[in-house]
This record gives sequence, C-alpha cells and structure tokens, in this order.
Amino acid sequence: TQCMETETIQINNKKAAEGGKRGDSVGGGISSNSLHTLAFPSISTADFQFNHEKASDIIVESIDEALNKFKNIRLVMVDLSSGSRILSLVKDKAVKKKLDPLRFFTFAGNITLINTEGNLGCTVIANATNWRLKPGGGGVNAAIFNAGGEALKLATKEQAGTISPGKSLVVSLPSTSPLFKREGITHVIHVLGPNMNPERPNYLKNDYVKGCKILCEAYSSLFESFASVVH
Ligand code: AR6
Repeated sequence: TQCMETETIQINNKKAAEGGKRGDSVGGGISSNSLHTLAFPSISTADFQFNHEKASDIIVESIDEALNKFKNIRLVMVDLSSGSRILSLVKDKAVKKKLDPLRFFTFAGNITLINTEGNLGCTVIANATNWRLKPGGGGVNAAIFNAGGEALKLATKEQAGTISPGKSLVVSLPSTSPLFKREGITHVIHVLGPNMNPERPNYLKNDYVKGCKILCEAYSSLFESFASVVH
C-alpha cells in the first residue's frame, strides 16, 4: 500500500502542476494560479540528526496549521532523492491527514534548481542553516549559499550575525543573485532547527521534549515569515 500511496501522490502532484497552469480552482475558490509557493527542506533531520518519525509528525501538523491559517500559500517539501526517508514519511502522513494535494506536495530534486528543474513557480525557498548563518558547512545550507552567490551572503550579513534555534530570518534576494536571475527566487528564509548532533553547537543531548518544541517553533516561524512575505 505504501507504493500505491506514493503513486497517488505523484499523480496528484502532476495534476497540481497542470492545475497551476490551467488555473483550476482550489479550496475556497482561490485559483491555484494565485497561490504563492514556498519550497523548503526538512529542517534538522540530516546533519542535525533529529529523529525522522518525530520530525515527520511535526512537519505534517505544522503544514496543516499553516494551510488552514494562510489561504494564499502552497508548500512544497524538497529533498535530493526520491528515496529520501523523511520525504516518504511526510508523504504518507500527509495522505493520512488528508492534506490538500494541490496545496502541499513533495518534490525530489535540488532546491537550488527548483524552478528550472521542477517548474514549480516557487518564489521563496527556505534554508536549514547554522547559528552563525555561515555559508558552507555542507548540506542544503552550502548548496543555497553557493547558488545565491556573494549577493546572498552580503544580504544575509546585513540582516543578522546569528540566529537562535526555532527562529527564522527573511532575506530579500538582490536581483544580482544567480538564484534570482536563474530561478526567479525573491526571498530566502533561513531557519535554525534543533540540533541532536553532539559535534554541533546547541546540542540538545537527546532531549526530545525541548527538541520537538523547537522544531515546531521553527516550522511555525518559517510559514509565518513566508505568509508575511507574500501578504
Ligand atoms: N536540495 C534539497 N535538499 C537538500 C539539498 C539540496 N541541494 N542538500 C541537502 N538537502 P542538512 P540540518 C536535504 O544536513 O540537518 C549544515 O552544515 C538533506 O537531504 O542540510 O538542519 C548547516 O550549516 C536533508 O533532508 O540540515 C548546519 O550546521 C535536509 O536537506 C547543519 O547542516 C536538511 O539537511 C544543519 O543540519
């Protein structure tokens, strides 16, 4: 059944993409054309080693809340491979929770090529960053800072020097950034998630009471920030 569910979502994704072009009406009569799209990675589940079962529950719950609260948004969760465990967990739980497949779906690919490869019409992408908002460091943070170029580094520095766990920071992308020019991305939202990796700062020592609270805050903050950008 897991394979069948996966297939259903893929079909729905196709429909969502086509629907976007045709301007089909979705929940509440808002045309999917007029929905603003955020692409986001799974926060904290790779380098920060957060438990995937717990994270997927929080992700689906947070998406459900955001879609109910903000009627003009569409959310796309991205990971590099279609074999991604966190992506599969979220897909399955999204079906069980009956999230609207036109307003939330998953995408396997590189988030820095979201529009040229995925043709999803995303205007904003989220980044799973580190507390110093430091370019590099591997993972999606390195990929996004590389793709954003000097312009993203400077614009981020101008906004803040550090970020706390559970918070997000909106950076408006200068039109000189390759991410703006190539992908049409107007904003990057940096997010710092909870860290369960003993070799990284702010290590939570497996305290999942704190960890889950911070991951919830991180996603709420991300979706709130996105909604305010596209308001
Ligand atoms: N496109 C889409 N998804 C990606 C990409 C990409 N180009 N690259 C990685 N992912 P991680 P964290 C997925 O480790 O766990 C950094 O060093 C990846 O498969 O990037 O929050 C920072 O500087 C995974 O599903 O973030 C921090 O120190 C997800 O992105 C630390 O890692 C997040 O994985 C943050 O760790």
